[in-house]
Amino acid sequence: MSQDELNKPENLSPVEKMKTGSRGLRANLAEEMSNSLTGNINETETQMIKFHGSYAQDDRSRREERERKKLEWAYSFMIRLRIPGGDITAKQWLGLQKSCDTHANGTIKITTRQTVQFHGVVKAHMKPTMKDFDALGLDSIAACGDVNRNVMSGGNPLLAPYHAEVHAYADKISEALLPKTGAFKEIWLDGEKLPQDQPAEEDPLYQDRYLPRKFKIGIVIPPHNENDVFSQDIGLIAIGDGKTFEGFNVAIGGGFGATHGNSKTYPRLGTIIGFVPKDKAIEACWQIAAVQRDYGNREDRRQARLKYTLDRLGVEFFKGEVEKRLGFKFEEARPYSFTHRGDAFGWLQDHKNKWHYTMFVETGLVKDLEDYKVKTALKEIAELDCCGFRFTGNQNVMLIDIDKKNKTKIEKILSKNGISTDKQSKTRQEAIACVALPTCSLALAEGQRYLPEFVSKVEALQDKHGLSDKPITTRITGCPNGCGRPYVAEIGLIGKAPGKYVLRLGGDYVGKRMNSVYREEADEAEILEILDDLFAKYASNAKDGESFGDFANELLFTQYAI
Ligand code: SRM
Ligand code: SF4
Repeated sequence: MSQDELNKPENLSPVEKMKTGSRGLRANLAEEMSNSLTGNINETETQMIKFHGSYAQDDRSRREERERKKLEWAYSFMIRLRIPGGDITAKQWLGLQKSCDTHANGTIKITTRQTVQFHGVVKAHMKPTMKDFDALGLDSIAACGDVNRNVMSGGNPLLAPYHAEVHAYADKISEALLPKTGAFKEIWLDGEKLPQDQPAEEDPLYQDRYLPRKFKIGIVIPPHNENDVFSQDIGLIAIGDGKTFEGFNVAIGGGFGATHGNSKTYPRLGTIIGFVPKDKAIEACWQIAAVQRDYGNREDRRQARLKYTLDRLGVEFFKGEVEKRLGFKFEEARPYSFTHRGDAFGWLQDHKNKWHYTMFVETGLVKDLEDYKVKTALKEIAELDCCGFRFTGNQNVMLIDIDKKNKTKIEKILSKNGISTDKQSKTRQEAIACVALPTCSLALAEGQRYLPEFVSKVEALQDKHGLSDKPITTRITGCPNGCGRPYVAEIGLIGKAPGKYVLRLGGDYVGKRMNSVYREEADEAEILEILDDLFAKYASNAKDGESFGDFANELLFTQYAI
């Protein structure tokens, strides 16, 4: 369909009409939230609340029981914070944990985009939770919805002397692309009400229609690709000469959401369109989002992400339109290379002699297991108030900027609570799963609840074939939307039905090549049988230093290709 035929007012999707009719994302959210007759909210407000960082959900495992008792489903809300670059203070962590214990299910969830979520917040607790965030200097504005989401940035301070300078861009970009509406303060923080006869606040980027779909920006510093830069709508690859930061290579149009059986939907890796000097980078992000705002598909939400706009109009056309608005051209992309994606677990010392500790948090769930007490350890460490907290895109947490004199105190707490990086295999440390059941309404199979058990079985196979020391990127999601970025895993499982997954193999180790479908549907036994056979071949035939993903790709998808 040509651009002229697209987005005629009569063909716009219902969500488009909800956005433009919402008076700056207000709709009837305040009224709906104060209706104590139901734990749920109406359809329009269900869409609007996303822009405020929250999803209306229900506990799917309790649906039958609730229906039997003639009760409405067990509705509650998930709230996702906006934490650009994943950084908060120890005091903020303590406040968040307290708020999660009081208003939510007590388990903070570190997400794949360097932020945290609360689950199970019932309606009456929504405002008090948002007020807690505000008192801590935090918010959930634009953590979800058709806007720029939490901006990611590589967390490892050892990557370059200019790490801090690059990392600060996450915050700057997030601020520059934040919606201008006062609805958040008005609804959640008892802020002044916009009089009914007044129009919503002007918003040069989002106007009254916002973006056609969610929009994501992530920064990485080579040689580390920890945020999967090619999965982002805008992926920024920091370029410097080793000492000085110069700017970013810009990749656009990454995105992973897809629907089983709908070939018009697909995961796509971002395309590098050039280099932008650092002083023009924020403006470039703003204009890329603005061009997507004007050209994106607003009729079919399954075709609305930037990746489809690019494939429909062509990368060169899109880039030209951005350059026209910027008034300058992107420079030729600069050389860079990636060597890894996983977090650097354990202790690191940076060039300023500060210490940093990366803690493994399986599937990002901050809870206490009998011999591995993440929740208690993080609370006790935060009480010392001698480090910052930085969430990683691999669902782990770094304790950052620690002086030598405090390192021993932290070590004692880690050891007392059983936290050690020697307890997990490299494959477990690098594994990711999405939330999926029971809260995600789109889940077709298990995600985070299944990953620990599945990884144990993969580890057993690795042991059997003498591959225990090899990290193999393993990612599971409960559906093809790809929240755990499984399309760039060496072993990717994508939920199709309870206990059944699409098995994808052959992604590379650094996230530059997507994996391919090896089985359209397989249960655990079939998947393990396939891996057993492949591990045997890998153990005896792999070239020196060859990753499992490269080996599997060559064997299964390339060797016999014509
Ligand atoms: Fe996601 C929808 C959880 C990262 C692609 N994602 C959802 C929802 C909100 C389900 C829904 O729409 O009702 C999930 C909430 C589950 C729950 O109960 O909490 C959900 N996504 C997550 C998180 C929490 C997974 C995790 O375990 O960490 C991640 C939160 C990130 C954040 O802090 O902002 C999360 N989601 C991602 C990523 C990875 C990334 O961004 O790096 C992707 C793939 C990249 C991309 O965007 O293409 C991703 N989520 C999706 C999609 C597919 C979008 C599409 O283009 O089709 C959906 C469905 C949708 O938007 O319609 C989705
Ligand atoms: Fe839910 Fe699917 Fe995302 Fe998993 S990948 S959290 S099942 S939307």
